[in-house]
Amino acid sequence: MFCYQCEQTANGKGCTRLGVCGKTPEIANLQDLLIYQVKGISCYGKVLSELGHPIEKAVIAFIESVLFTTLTNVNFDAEVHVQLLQESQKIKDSLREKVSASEGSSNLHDSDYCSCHTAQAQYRLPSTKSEMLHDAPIAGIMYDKSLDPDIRSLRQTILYGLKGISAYGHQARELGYCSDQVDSFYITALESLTDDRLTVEELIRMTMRTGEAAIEVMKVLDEANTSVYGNPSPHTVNVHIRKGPFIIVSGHDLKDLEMLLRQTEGTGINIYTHGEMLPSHGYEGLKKYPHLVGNFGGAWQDQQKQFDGIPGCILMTTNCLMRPRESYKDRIYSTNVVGWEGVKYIPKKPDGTKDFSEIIRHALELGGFTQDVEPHEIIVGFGHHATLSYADKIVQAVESGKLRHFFLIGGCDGARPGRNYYTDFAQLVPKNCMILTLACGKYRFNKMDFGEVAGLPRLLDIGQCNDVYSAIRIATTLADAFNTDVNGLPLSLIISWYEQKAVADLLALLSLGIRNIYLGPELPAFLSPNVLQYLVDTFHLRKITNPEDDIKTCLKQN
Ligand code: FS2
Ligand code: SF4
Repeated sequence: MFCYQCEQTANGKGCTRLGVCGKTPEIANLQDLLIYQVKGISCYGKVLSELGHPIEKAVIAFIESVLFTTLTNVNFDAEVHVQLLQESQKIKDSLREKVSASEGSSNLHDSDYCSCHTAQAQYRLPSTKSEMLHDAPIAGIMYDKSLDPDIRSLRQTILYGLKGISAYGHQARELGYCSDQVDSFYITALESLTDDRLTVEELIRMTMRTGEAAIEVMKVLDEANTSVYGNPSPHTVNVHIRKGPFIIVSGHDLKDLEMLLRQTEGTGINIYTHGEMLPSHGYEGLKKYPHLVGNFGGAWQDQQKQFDGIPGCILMTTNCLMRPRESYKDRIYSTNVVGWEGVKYIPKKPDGTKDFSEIIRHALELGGFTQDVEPHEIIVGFGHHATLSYADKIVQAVESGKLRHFFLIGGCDGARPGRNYYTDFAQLVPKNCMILTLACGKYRFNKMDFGEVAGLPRLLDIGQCNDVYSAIRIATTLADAFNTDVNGLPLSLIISWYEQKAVADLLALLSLGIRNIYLGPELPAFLSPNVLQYLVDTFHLRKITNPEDDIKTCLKQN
C-alpha cells in the first residue's frame, strides 16, 4: 500500500504498512483499484459527452459515492469495496457499449488520441477479491516510477480535491440537490488524470478548476441545507450530558439527523450532536426538536476515549470514524458510505427513507445516563445569513477602530502533536479582534469564554467545513462594503487541515485568488517541492510558525 492523502500520513511521507488511520493494505489496495475504475468510467464518460450523450445521474452518483468511500476515515469494510468494484465494471462495460453504439464513434479510431484507449478504460476487473488484490498494484500512486513528480503531485492534488467535493456533493444529493457543473466536472477531472499528454501548466489549471468546482458544490450544499432546514441563526447549545437514554449523531449529514429526530420523537431518547454535527443546532428545521438536547464530546480524534463504554448508541453519518473499541463496537452504527467491518449498517430504503428502529430499541435498552450534569452552553449558528445581518454594525466597528482584525481559525482537528498551535493562537488573538470558526478544529477552544467585541460575541461559529462557502460570502460582502477585495480586508485565514475536504476547501480559496493563507500543522506530503513553491510564489501560502509571530505578521497586513 501507499497512501499520503491525509495530514497524519506516516512520517510525513506515506503510509506503507498500515494506515495511521487504521486502513489496512487490503482496503488501501481496493481503494486504489476503485479510483482506477472511476477514472476508466470517466474516460468513456468524456467520449460520450463529446458525442453528445449526457451521462446518467446514477453514474455520477456512483462515482461520487466511490470517491467519498475512499476519503480518510470513511469506510474500512472490504466487502463494501468489492461490491463497489463489481458495480464499477458493470458501469464501465455499459458506457463502453454506448460509445460503440454511438453514431460517430468510428471516427474515434482514426483520431490520434482517444481516452477509450487508456489503461484505466481498457482494464477488465477479475471476479474474486484475491484476483482484484493481485491486480491492485497497477493502480498504485507510485506504480509508474518514471512519472514526473510534479505531474504526480498535481494529479493527486486534483484527486484529493475531488474526494472532498464528493463528500459535499453526496450530502447535497441526499437532500435532492446537485450541480450539473460539478457533475460533469467529476468526469472531466478524473479523465484528465489519465491523460499523459497534459503538462504541469495544464494540470495547474485543472487544479484551479477543482477549486472552482469546490466553491460550486459548497454553494449547492448551502442552498440544500438552508432551503430544507432554514438559515442558521444564533442558538445556545448545552455541551454537558442529560439524564436518560440517548443517541449521539456524528458526521455532517443533516438529513440523517432529521430522520432520526423524527423517529425518536416521543420515545424519551435524547439526541446529541457530535463533532461536525454541532452546527445543526443553528438550523430552525432541526433545533425545533426539543429532544435535540446538546452536543457530546470533542473532535473526532477523541472518540475512542469518549465513546468508551457509554450507555447509549452512536450513529456515524460521514467521517471521521476511528477503529471502534470493543467496549462500544456493538453500540455504534454507520450509514451512507461509512463502514467498518462488523459495525451495524443502516441502509437507505428504495423510497429514500431509513429505518432507525434497531438503534432506537438498542438505545432504550442501554438506559442512558443516570444523572444530569450542570449545563454549560456555547453559541453556534453564525452562517452567512446571520453574520451578515450584523454587517452594518461590523463595518462601523471596523471604521471606528473598535474592531481591528478578523481571524478565521478553521479546518480539521487531528490527533498528532502540534495542533495546540490553534488553541494558543485563539487565546492570543487581541481582544479587539474577532475569531471566526468552522469545521472540527474549533473543538480545541470553542468551550472557552472569549467575551464580546463591538457588542458582538468575539467568537462566531460559521459552521461545518463546507461552510467555507459561508465564510467566502461573508468576506466578499464585507470586501464590497469596504470597497476592496478579500485580500484587502483586515482578515487572516488560519487553516488546519487533516483530510481531503480541507484540500477542496483550500483549493476553493486559492481559486478565488486569496493570498497569505496560513496552513498547518504540517504541509501536505503530496505537494512536490516545485508545486509547493508555485503555491508559495503565486498565493503566498505559508506554513504556520508560532502563534505569537504569526499573529504579529497578520496584524502588520493592515
Ligand atoms: Fe473534521 Fe473529520 Fe469536516 Fe473533516 S470531523 S476532520 O471529516 O470534514 O472537518
Ligand atoms: Fe495514512 Fe491518512 Fe492514508 Fe490513512 S488516509 S492510510 S492515515 S495517509
